[in-house]
Amino acid sequence: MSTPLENWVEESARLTNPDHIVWCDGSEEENRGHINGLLHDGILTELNPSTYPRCYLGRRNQNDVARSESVTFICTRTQDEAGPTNNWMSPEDAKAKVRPILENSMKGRTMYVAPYILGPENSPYSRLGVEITDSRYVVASMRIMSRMGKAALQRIGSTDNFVPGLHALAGVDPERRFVMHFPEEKLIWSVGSGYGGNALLGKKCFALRIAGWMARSEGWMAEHMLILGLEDPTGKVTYMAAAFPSACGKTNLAMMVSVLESEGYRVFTVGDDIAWMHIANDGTLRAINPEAGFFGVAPGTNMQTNPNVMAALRHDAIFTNVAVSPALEPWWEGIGTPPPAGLIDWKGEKWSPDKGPAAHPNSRYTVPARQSPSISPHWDDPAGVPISAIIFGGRRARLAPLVYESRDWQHGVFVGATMASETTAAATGAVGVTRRDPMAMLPFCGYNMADYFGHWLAMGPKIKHAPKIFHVNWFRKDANGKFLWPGYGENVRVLKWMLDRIEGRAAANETPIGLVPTPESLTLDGLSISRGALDELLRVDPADWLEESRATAEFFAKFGDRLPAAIRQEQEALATRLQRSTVAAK
Ligand code: GTP
Ligand code: SPV
Ligand code: MN
Repeated sequence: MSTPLENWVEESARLTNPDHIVWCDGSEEENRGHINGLLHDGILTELNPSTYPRCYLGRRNQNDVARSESVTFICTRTQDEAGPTNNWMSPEDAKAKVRPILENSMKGRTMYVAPYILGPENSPYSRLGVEITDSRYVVASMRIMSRMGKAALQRIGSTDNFVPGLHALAGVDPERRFVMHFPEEKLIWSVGSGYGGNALLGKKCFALRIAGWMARSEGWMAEHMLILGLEDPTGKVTYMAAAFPSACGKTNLAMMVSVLESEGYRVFTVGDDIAWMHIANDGTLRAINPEAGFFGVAPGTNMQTNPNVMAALRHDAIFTNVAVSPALEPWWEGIGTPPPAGLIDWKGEKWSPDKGPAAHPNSRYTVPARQSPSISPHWDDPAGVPISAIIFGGRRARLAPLVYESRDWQHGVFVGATMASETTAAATGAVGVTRRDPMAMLPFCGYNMADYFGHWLAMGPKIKHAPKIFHVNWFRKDANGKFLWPGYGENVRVLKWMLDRIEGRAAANETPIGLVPTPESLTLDGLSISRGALDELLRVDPADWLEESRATAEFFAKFGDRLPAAIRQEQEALATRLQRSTVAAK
């Protein structure tokens, strides 16, 4: 008798017709084989073995350097189930479209079967997946990003308790590129891309889109959130989860070196991109990081902004689309050193300043989480960590204050649902365009977003010790286009204010959008910031917010009757408060 996994592998092989099938055990030795094969095929090159031991550089096709949202589909029986914010295709049409691309796509190639665990190995919250791929770069990356190999295979055994994901490079042709999700049968098909979130199927495809679907029906949450622990001077650690859109600061916040370390405030990293949160028996919301590595944005990363990851990256890491020096060391814009002479850019060409950025703006590193000096002793804890604060945020050059607190869970859900952010290089398309991105999940919600809001609303009352919900904005700019807030390690000042709010120690002013710190309640010692800049950072302009509230109302209208009544009520209540204060201001 063959197992469900064997059957699916066989079925996939019949379709893609590989010359060989290799089952991955995740071992050191096997990985060496993949790396050697990738070096031999010129897909990876080795970096300086004395300064960056076992580090490699991969250059992706120039048409394949970011997530492709326009060809990412949620394939449910009805379009309503996918909702107005997702691309939709019926499962039949999606399969009819992709099957011919998969057919014989692995002819002359090897098919790798990579079983993996999302979450700590023995956690009741963990889930199992298997990725079939013809890319060894994907296998080597999945080995860093998830617990890939033998233990996963053992846990799957003869059960059908795993999420299958079939991935084929299929010539890396943007015209034949699709990332298809079939949440009703918990299946993923991805063709035509070898890049990050399109190809590492355990990440966005499973851990957010498919897991989100599971989470809704099973009563938990799968979110695009970092998880961090903030230690206070007494040694107590308070855990927080934060949802910012792609390339908006999750990795940097999760790994920060606190500027208040001498006062006893320190930050530990549990996760940098995805949080799975369950209601535990003790009435807390417990978060695990389903991932085992960081797939982080390289540009802007340096010894000042993120010394922890800079240390982690000195061995056993894969760099993608960064530039490389003649000494075979990685380089990117904002690394903190001038571009070395003879720099080779991400395309593999000799770089000169007139050629634009040497590293692709979405160039990334892939590195095991355990290599970070900031890693929390609980990051691999099967029980997860109890979350006391949920933080939403995005890039808003104007409008949103540095931080504000929601009044209660329902209002907090509304704050998340009304998030917007300027687009970044993490996805293909225009950069710097403000778009609605509820809970930073616009590209990652595997079902109708109105129902997702409903799920959030329903979760709160079930959590006895529900987290407080905040909103932050590190990206507010002054009239000259300069960031008003220094960001990075200085962000701990905002985390400390949240902690003080949780403990009932810090003051706040009521505004129409929520509770904003009084200037005195922020710990600003050692920071040189003008009173004018601080006032601007904390300013809530009712007229601007009224305009914003019209934009959110328009966005919510897309969902019609499916929008939860509580969201509509919050929307109306906010508009009323704003109208009142605009009148008062006149
Ligand atoms: P994904 O991995 O795409 O989901 O992104 P992320 O949210 O983890 O983003 P990341 O932390 O990698 O930050 C992306 C970019 O924002 C980098 O270029 C950072 O340098 C920049 N950035 C991060 N934190 C801050 C901050 O506090 N202030 C400013 N001004 N920039 C920041
Ligand atoms: C993101 O775009 O939010 C990422 C990178 O974290 S990717 O895995 O490519 O989606
Ligand atoms: Mn992300």
